[in-house]
Amino acid sequence: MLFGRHKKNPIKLADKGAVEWKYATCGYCSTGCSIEVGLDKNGVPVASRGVADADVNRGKLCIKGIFEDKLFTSGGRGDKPLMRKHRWDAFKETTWDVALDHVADEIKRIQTEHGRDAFSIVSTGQIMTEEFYTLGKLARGVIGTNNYDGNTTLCMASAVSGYKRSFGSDGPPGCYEDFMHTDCLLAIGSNLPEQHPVIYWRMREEREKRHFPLIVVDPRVTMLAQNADVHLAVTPGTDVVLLNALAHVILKENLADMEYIRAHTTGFNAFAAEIENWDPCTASRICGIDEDTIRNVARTYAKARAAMTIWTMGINQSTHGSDGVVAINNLNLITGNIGRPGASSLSITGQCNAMGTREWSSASGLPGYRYLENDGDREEIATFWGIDPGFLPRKRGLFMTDILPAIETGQIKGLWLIATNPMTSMPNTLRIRKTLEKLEFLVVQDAYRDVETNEYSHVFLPSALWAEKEGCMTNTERRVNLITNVTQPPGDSKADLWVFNQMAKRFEQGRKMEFPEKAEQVFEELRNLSRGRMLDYSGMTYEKLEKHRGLQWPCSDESSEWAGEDSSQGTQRLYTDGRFAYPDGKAKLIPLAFVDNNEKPDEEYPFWLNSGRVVEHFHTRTRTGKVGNQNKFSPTPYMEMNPDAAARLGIKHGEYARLVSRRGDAIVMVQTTQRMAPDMVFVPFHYHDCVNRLSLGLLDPYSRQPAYKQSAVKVEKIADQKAAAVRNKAARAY
Ligand SMILES: Nc1nc2c(c(=O)[nH]1)N[C@H]1C(S)=C(S)[C@@H](COP(=O)(O)OP(=O)(O)OC[C@H]3O[C@@H](n4cnc5c(=O)[nH]c(N)nc54)[C@H](O)[C@@H]3O)O[C@H]1N2
Ligand SMILES: Nc1nc2c(c(=O)[nH]1)N[C@H]1C(S)=C(S)[C@@H](COP(=O)(O)OP(=O)(O)OC[C@H]3O[C@@H](n4cnc5c(=O)[nH]c(N)nc54)[C@H](O)[C@@H]3O)O[C@H]1N2
Ligand code: SF4
Ligand SMILES: [Mo]
Repeated sequence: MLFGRHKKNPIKLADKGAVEWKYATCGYCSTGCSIEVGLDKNGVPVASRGVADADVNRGKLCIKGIFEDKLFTSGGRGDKPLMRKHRWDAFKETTWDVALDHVADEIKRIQTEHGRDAFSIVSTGQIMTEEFYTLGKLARGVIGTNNYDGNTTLCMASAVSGYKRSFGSDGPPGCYEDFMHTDCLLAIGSNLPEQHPVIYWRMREEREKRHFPLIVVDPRVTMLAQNADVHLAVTPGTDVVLLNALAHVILKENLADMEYIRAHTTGFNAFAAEIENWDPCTASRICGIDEDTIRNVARTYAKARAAMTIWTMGINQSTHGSDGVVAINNLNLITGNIGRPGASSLSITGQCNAMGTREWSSASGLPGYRYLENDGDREEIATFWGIDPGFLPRKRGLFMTDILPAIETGQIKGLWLIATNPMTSMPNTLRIRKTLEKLEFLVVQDAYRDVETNEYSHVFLPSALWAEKEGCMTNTERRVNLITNVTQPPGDSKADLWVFNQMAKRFEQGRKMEFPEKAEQVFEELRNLSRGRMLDYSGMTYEKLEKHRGLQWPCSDESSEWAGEDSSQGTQRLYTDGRFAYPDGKAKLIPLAFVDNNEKPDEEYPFWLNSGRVVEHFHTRTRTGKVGNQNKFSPTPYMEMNPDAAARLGIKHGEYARLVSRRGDAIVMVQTTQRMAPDMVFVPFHYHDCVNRLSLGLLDPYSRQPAYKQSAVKVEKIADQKAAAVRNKAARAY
């Protein structure tokens, strides 16, 4: 007799009438799934599907990718450039020429009156690599402001800083295939099943075959933690202490790979001296994990033939974010777990092209992992662009999180925001509002005119998004993949590349330089600039990228110091020969002291405020809030709360409650769940006027990334539930 699914009818996909499929890479998260968009007989996008022969996703997509074609018809899009004199005036539609002339005039006015750096540019991790490169050329080579950065300071800055400190260069050394070879996986502050569902699926498939141990470090019982062999509910913000203690046990019990340490690292003695302080007993009092569990995890990790660590925002978004990354690298260096199959320090990146901006945008330096601080790099790029090297600054300017305070103090007068929504995504919304009010001139360049930050702009430039244009993006495993142009953008909106090129023409210096019109021509520049470097694109072409469903750099058409004998099909791992990017070829072991500097729960504000994401939404919901099949799962600002803690305050599941911090307050619906410890609440940050009204966002000293996940709140029961519902609805926006 047949039971269960055998009795059911086979799943049938609705025929949406697609007659042609066009190739792209998903434009949400950094997994980098290959996707095809189906067009009907009139050329209208009607469906999305995963690409079966793509190594990354092997036909799979998550809930965001499956509905990605719906973006082309989503509400709230911009279709005409908009202008107004004051931010309180109504917008008037205008032409591109008028809008761009006005922006250029205002940039020139502000720079003449207040100096070049008084005009600031902040971009994103969500446009094409060719656009990033062009924006960098415009910002550094034409406009010449040093206060140019990206929202990646909210996201990947700690990983970048930690990689540079340990290995001498940015660049995640591992790949997804490492899951096939690893014998132990440590996942710290990453909720893979929700945030990178397809990477999770790849990992899980391997784990079902070989059941290697999975150790999850997260103060919350996430879906990943539910699947783990060991879950370490670490005290927020103390991962460095836990990692130091793991190193302590490994050194004390002679489990370290001394041969690797001697051959490939420097700084061992100072490192070992600091580690001496972090015995499991001392550490457990700070990080909240008992001694025996620390010892057990250290032994499991060190004894595995190949062990790897992945991490995301639980590490990066902390006052010890950069140190946390260095601590992970230390652990992998002392156990010889870098550059071998299954052995890696793999930062899971965030936005679809967070890597592209790190590589090519010049936001933190110069293109292709070059540095402003290096005379040779400045000279080389200036010559390539045809400008005077003296025009380039000798060190990087402010990070995004320092640019906004510099507006408060009057140092910065004008701001151009490209594909980022700080009104919702930055900590302390009430302060951000006051900051934006102070700007003499704000330009918002976004695909959606209803993006909250537009409330404060003087000019709005409507952009094409995702496959309404073409170009490349780089994913977590250094894979560069292609997006072909599937359809036209709505109304008068234009690709960001076009906007940057038009802006360049409005400056004398820009008219003298080359600003190629087509993405593929820009890609040729990248190839030239990358040849022979670690970040080598020279073996890639658009045609090859589509054929291979993406290629991992270094990918060279000739062998070089970094590209092996034949890297024409890409390279899976970095540092396979134990040679790192520091001039002496060695990685650094760095001692990490711990300073406890977070805002912590106390009598008045007794709960930790944790924040993050859910699978169906992306960031500030400009996109996913408008796709019915995604928004329906969580249309309302809410928080996860422990049921006993809620009961003590007389709050029931499904009721509204008020969250209060030292910065502000927010009304959220309460979802009681044992995923949460009794002294913590978790609020997804997708909603405007919600968790970031409360968050503090202290900054990491190296990366300047905000500690979004550690601050203190109190929870108040609300008597008038009807009024609360109205306020909660107002925060929905859509
Ligand atoms: N569906 C969806 N996917 C996304 C995104 C999205 O918005 N929606 N955004 C993309 C982007 S840009 C990013 S950066 C990634 C983020 O991906 P993740 O970092 O995986 O997601 P988060 O939910 O921000 O945070 C992960 C976990 O960190 C934990 N955490 C909090 N404090 C600490 C701590 O002190 N120590 C440790 N060890 N853990 C802690 C939280 O409890 C949470 O479960 O996701 C990407 N993918
Ligand atoms: N409390 C809390 N806050 C957080 C976080 C957290 O975990 N907790 N996470 C932080 C992290 S990791 C990140 S990455 C940030 C994200 O913060 P933001 O970058 O501010 O948020 P997004 O909603 O991704 O904003 C991107 C904007 O770009 C637009 N856009 C999309 N594609 C294009 C395009 O091709 N061209 C143009 N011009 N516009 C486009 C979208 O419509 C959207 O308005 O939030 C941070 N904020
Ligand atoms: S896992 Fe990430 S890249 Fe893949 S379909 Fe989902 S959002 Fe897109
Ligand atoms: Mo991010």
